[in-house]
Amino acid sequence: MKKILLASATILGVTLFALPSNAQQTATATIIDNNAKELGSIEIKQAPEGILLHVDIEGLPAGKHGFHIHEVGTCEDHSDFKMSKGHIGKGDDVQHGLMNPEGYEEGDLPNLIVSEDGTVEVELYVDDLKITDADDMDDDEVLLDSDGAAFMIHANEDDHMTQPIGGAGDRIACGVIESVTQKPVSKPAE
Ligand SMILES: [Cu+2]
Repeated sequence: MKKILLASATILGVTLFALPSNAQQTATATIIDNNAKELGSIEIKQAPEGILLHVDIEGLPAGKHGFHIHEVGTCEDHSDFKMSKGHIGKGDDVQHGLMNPEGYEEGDLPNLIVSEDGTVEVELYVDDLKITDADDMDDDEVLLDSDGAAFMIHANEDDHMTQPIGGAGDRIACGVIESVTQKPVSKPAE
């Protein structure tokens, strides 16, 4: 009986440790243009089953712009932002496009619709993605994996169907996703 009680206490201890660190996780990205000028930010909060984004950017061309999460967390080559590579979740068995029956890639997001004054502010929810995951940091759905991830804004509208990027064109703004809370220790000490 004593052994059973001890085992239960250990399981409870691990559960209690894991929940609060996950619930409070946040991250941020500073958005820059092709001249490395800062245009605004995207704040990320971890929700129980996905992430909540708060987009607040100015200085963009008015209209619809393809908006994605790319697989490498760098924007240093600001003239074309190619070093961030393709969308997260890109693979042989899945196509790009939220409206594509063969889709979608995890990094596919709705278009950003920029006002005539060049600003866009919107809150968006993205299913499945996680800021970190102490148990599986190599998972495609984890933003702060070993090579990180970056938000990308394209010159044109994403039609959510055409390969490989919905006809969204050049990469005009980029933001590296960075942790703002301490990364959780991978496992509690025994
Ligand atoms: Cu993209």
